[in-house]
Amino acid sequence: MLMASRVFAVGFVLAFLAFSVSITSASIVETSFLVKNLTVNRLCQEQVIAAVNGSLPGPTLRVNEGDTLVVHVFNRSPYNLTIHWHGVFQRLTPWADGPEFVTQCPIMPGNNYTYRFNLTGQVGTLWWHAHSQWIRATVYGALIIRPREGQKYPFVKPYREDTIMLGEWWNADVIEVENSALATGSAPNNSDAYTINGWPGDLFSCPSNKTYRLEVVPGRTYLLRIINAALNNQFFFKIANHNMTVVGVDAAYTNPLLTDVIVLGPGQTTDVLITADQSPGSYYMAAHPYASAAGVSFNNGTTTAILVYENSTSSTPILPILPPFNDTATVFRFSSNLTSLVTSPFWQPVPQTVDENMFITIGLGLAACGANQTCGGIFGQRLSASMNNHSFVLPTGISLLEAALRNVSGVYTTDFPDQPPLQFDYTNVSNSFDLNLLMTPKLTSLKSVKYNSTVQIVFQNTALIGIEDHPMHLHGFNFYVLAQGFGNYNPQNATANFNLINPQERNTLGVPVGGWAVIRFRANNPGVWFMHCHLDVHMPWGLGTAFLVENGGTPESTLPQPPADLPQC
Ligand SMILES: *[C@@H]1O[C@H](CO)[C@@H](O)[C@H](O)[C@H]1NC(C)=O
Ligand SMILES: *[C@@H]1O[C@H](CO)[C@@H](O)[C@H](O)[C@H]1NC(C)=O
Ligand SMILES: *[C@@H]1O[C@H](CO)[C@@H](O)[C@H](O)[C@H]1NC(C)=O
Ligand SMILES: *[C@@H]1O[C@H](CO)[C@@H](O)[C@H](O)[C@H]1NC(C)=O
Ligand SMILES: *[C@@H]1O[C@H](CO)[C@@H](O)[C@H](O)[C@H]1NC(C)=O
Ligand SMILES: *[C@@H]1O[C@H](CO)[C@@H](O)[C@H](O)[C@H]1NC(C)=O
Ligand SMILES: *[C@@H]1O[C@H](CO)[C@@H](O)[C@H](O)[C@H]1NC(C)=O
Ligand SMILES: *[C@@H]1O[C@H](CO)[C@@H](O)[C@H](O)[C@H]1NC(C)=O
Ligand SMILES: *[C@@H]1O[C@H](CO)[C@@H](O)[C@H](O)[C@H]1NC(C)=O
Ligand SMILES: *[C@@H]1O[C@H](CO)[C@@H](O)[C@H](O)[C@H]1NC(C)=O
Ligand SMILES: *[C@@H]1O[C@H](CO)[C@@H](O)[C@H](O)[C@H]1NC(C)=O
Ligand SMILES: *[C@@H]1O[C@H](CO)[C@@H](O)[C@H](O)[C@H]1NC(C)=O
Ligand SMILES: [Cu+2]
Repeated sequence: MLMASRVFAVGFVLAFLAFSVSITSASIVETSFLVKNLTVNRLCQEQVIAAVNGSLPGPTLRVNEGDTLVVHVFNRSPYNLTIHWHGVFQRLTPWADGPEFVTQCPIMPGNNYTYRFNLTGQVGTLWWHAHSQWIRATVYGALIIRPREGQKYPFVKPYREDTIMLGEWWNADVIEVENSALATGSAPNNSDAYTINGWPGDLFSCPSNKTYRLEVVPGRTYLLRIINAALNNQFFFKIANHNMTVVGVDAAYTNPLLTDVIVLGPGQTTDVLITADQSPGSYYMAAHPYASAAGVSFNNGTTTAILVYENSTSSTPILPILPPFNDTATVFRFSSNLTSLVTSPFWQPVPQTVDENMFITIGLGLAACGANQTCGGIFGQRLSASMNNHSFVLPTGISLLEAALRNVSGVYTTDFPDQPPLQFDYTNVSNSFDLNLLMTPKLTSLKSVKYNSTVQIVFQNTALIGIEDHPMHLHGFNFYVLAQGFGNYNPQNATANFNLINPQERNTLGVPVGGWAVIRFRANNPGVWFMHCHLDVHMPWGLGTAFLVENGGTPESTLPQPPADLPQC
């Protein structure tokens, strides 16, 4: 009886999926996510997935800047679940950020949790995704923030907007794929396809049920919001015969950048303008991997969607030529040419002084296999990953944020180092298999910083096991990208070339393969903020840490109490 009325309540809420109450400037946008099993057909076979409100991708959330979002999440899936609002600042709402065991315990099957937060100070394209195990493979969707009433885009008003979500598809239960790899410490299976808005497209080996199509009117300009929601792949993305003008990344406006190709790591978004100025016809939009790690296997397929001119009769779409899978030069040209639009109302000047100076090595390594176990990593050990040779382990039984609030000891330490424990020739491949450098201790070690301090991080990729471009994501803050380059970081050469005027501002950055990047942010939000590689293969191996941002002594700088319905372990 109780269950029946609850189901009714869910259905009732779902009927009003996104109602919004218009008050003078800001609105409350309230919606429900019912997460449960869904049987879908992809690549000519049926697969049971966890999905939100019966769709893949899940629902697109649309808000205006300044709105409040209220999302009631009902977990009727068989898995523990949390939802993360990727790129949202979460000022004074750290309990809504979502990474499991960082800011909350998971919502267990049958339970629910309501995420409430404001979308203030950022406009553009973000997204939401599960942040528990690999469930985000199918539990994800777009989060679109438009300017508040009376404000405009700082570019030509597009005729229409559309969202292009790049994803990754397994003909398997992704949790089983993850768990079986973790059990032996080996690399997980590659996905079976890439997708655009949930569909592999015409080039994967199944007469596809559906390929996503976008119909355009000749002469019109469109805003495309492109999101990389894949688990383990960075992508090149092109549209045949159409240049793109980048106007925003990670919900921060950029100076316009004209390009025929864009590159996105998992977690990143890119807003582009395109004009339907070619001869009426149909054109593929296509994405395939940027595979930075030499010798590592990957699915070399191409996912497609179709841009079709209204009333066009042409049948075979034109396919763009994507860059080679290892075209690091194109990646670097694109990434290093992005700059911020400093006339944006949301632009904040770069802090010119640094309180916390960190140099962090990022890369792979090994962890001991364990007595009487058989492991599938190299040297019979487990594959691992680390930052400054600290391989991050999530707590169990309590979240880091709750442990911080309640002063629970024994959950984490705050000794994450500002320098690697050992200096070596980081990017020299002759060190790749040096067992004196490879073994990573498993720790739950955080970096504690004062409220409002400015933090600068040099990320330095290592060649341990192999060099690779890692898409580093910081929760709770945007950071400025001051510089990036290849080889070992050299402060004498790099500092003079820092862009302190209009650097790109983002929440996720691909650190150049076998290279480095320098970022800076102001820690003006108390809480615990995860920072990790957004490749889901590397995160459980330990490529992460978290910032513990202390209280600042005023009500606006104090960690609030958790909401009453915060899930407990
Ligand atoms: C959901 O799917 C999983 C995996 O296929 C299965 O084990 C579970 O029994 C299903 N649960 C329900 C309620 O159908
Ligand atoms: C959500 O779960 C709480 C228990 O945490 C329960 O009291 C509440 O009724 C649930 N809400 C709905 C709408 O099911
Ligand atoms: C969110 O916005 C609402 C409406 O403007 C405001 O009342 C509320 O205090 C804000 N919440 C936080 C945590 O800033
Ligand atoms: C996809 O195609 C398969 C095989 O042709 C079919 O069984 C299935 O119902 C189709 N699914 C959808 C969603 O169209
Ligand atoms: C794309 O831009 C390049 C560089 O400006 C230009 O040479 C090329 O003709 C453009 N292509 C199209 C299809 O507009
Ligand atoms: C993809 O890999 C397969 C198997 O290794 C190979 O036969 C094929 O030529 C590759 N395709 C591309 C586009 O590289
Ligand atoms: C497409 O055809 C419809 C119906 O004939 C017409 O109304 C519309 O203007 C046409 N659009 C273009 C771009 O020609
Ligand atoms: C990229 O791959 C091609 C073909 O596999 C290879 O010939 C070339 O050396 C590679 N380039 C780099 C920079 O690794
Ligand atoms: C930026 O783009 C221009 C034009 O494509 C190119 O010539 C230049 O090399 C790029 N800058 C970098 C650092 O790659
Ligand atoms: C490992 O195997 C040996 C021999 O079978 C046994 O004595 C020992 O207790 C096992 N150790 C663990 C940790 O299971
Ligand atoms: C944070 O630091 C900046 C720069 O020193 C200062 O302008 C601002 O007032 C500080 N904010 C708070 C809340 O202390
Ligand atoms: C689900 O979460 C609960 C509460 O934290 C935990 O006890 C349990 O082990 C988790 N289950 C799995 C399969 O991770
Ligand atoms: Cu990584």
